[in-house]
Amino acid sequence: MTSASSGTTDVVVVGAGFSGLYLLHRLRQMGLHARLLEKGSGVGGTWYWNRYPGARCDIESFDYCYSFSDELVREWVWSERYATQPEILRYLEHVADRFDLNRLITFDTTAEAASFDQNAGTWTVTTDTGEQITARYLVLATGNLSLTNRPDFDGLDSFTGQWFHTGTWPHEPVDFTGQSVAVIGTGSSGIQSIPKIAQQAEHLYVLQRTPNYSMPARNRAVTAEEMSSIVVNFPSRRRACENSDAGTPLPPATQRAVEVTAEQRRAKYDEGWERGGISALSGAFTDMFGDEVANGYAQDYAREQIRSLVTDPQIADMLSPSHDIGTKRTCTDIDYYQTYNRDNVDLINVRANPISHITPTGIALHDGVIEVDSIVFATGFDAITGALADIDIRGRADVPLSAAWANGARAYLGLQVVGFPNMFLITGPTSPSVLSNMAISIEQHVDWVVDCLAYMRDNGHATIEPTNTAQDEWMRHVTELANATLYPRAHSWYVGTNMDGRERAFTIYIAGCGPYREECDQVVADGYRGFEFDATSTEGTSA
Ligand code: NA7
Repeated sequence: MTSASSGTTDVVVVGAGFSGLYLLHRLRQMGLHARLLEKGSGVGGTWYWNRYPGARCDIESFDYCYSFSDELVREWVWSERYATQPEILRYLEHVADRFDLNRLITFDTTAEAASFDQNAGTWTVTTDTGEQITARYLVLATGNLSLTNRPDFDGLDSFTGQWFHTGTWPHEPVDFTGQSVAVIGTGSSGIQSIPKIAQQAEHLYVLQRTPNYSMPARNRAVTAEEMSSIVVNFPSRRRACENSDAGTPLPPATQRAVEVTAEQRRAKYDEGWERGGISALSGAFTDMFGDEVANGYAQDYAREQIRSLVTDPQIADMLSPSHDIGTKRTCTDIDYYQTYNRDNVDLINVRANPISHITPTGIALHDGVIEVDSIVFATGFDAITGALADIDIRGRADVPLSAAWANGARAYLGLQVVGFPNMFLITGPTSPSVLSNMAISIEQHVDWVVDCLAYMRDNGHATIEPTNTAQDEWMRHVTELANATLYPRAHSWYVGTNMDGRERAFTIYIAGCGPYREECDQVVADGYRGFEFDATSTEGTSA
């Protein structure tokens, strides 16, 4: 075993979010040394950075957590149905303390580059602090929504007020009292923060390019009785999540929207709307994502709800989306639509009246200027591949990952990429990733990777890499599944078109967590079908 402080180790992990923390725990249990590099000053990943007002999870708290420790499940008490960012961050900090993980993490350190030495069969990771760490394995636990996207508006440097991005929110409280504030963007971060900012600011301008569907969260406190019952039933609830499509315990829909009567459809939608949550409408029928007529029924229902919640019919129209529901991330909210009934909130359509530039005191639109004290960019992320592309990763023959992915991300099972031996992705492209409960997908991926490393150790394998054939077949399978749905049609971060100049590519495994888990398990049962092992290079680090 090499020493963790010597510049060599067994595994370098990048990112101390949900994935990185569990990885450290499992790797240590297996007897491997690991170093984790984290850009932030603390653990938490997404929940460390996204401190904007109103930030909370859109998966129920008791499902958006780890299951690996019975003690942890028993001792952590969730206070709300949908946990807030501070509560989830406290949970992850607790996990890091409880399992003594912090001392394996180097904070305030960015992995800038990683290159594979073909002869030694090792990765060398270079950090922004000038350190070079060599390891047999590299695991990228960098998250799907980590690298922020901030449109490059002219004049921002001249702005004399304050500006923020929801994805890199300050740690100290931000007080908008008495201020005129502009929020740009109406995705999930905008929809969560707008009601909160409206309550505090003197005036709020919402600059909307595309309206989005949002379901009522129906958030509430979790009672002590409910929490006890959840703990008792946790194992079966978790199995239900693991075998489901989205990683949640909701029973799957059984009927097609196009086969039932209008009254039956309405009853189902009413039931979902009353229950609330991200799948309020999408969980109602089986044909939601495969049939535009079925999707259209749910859209009509959602638009009707918006009209009933927003007093001004013109504003309700502006807030009514027209894309296939769910093909762009559906949001959940607390009083989002009702916020537009406030006197201090103005909705501006920046598709019809685009942002021209930022002035020292406001935002110049094509038609008119709005004077503001603060600007909030709720403009999202370079999603799915952004954080990976941000590291100069070079595999065999010094080929950059950016070159391997020049025509879109390619991976086998979302876990490994041809040409990049011993490099693993956690919830990478072509896995269920952002279309699933990340806590479920993360635990599955971490378990798969760590079990794979154990298998390699037990069998004397030095490197693992997918075959071209396996990766090509997997890509075909993922694409075929997606093309049978409405998903690839939308303009959204799911297909990368939220980034200027990005080719449309849908790289999410659509068949769900359960079928995906079976695929991964079957690959292992078939002797790691589609992967090649190499036993020839054994120098470098030792395990
Ligand atoms: P999203 O969902 O990507 O939303 C970003 C929003 O910002 C969206 O409404 C965009 O409009 C808008 N946007 C982006 N660029 C511009 C410009 N240049 N001008 C005006 N408006 C713009 O990011 P979120 O942070 O809200 O959510 C990301 C995920 O994080 C979320 O789904 C959860 O899973 C957690 P557009 O729709 O592109 O017209």
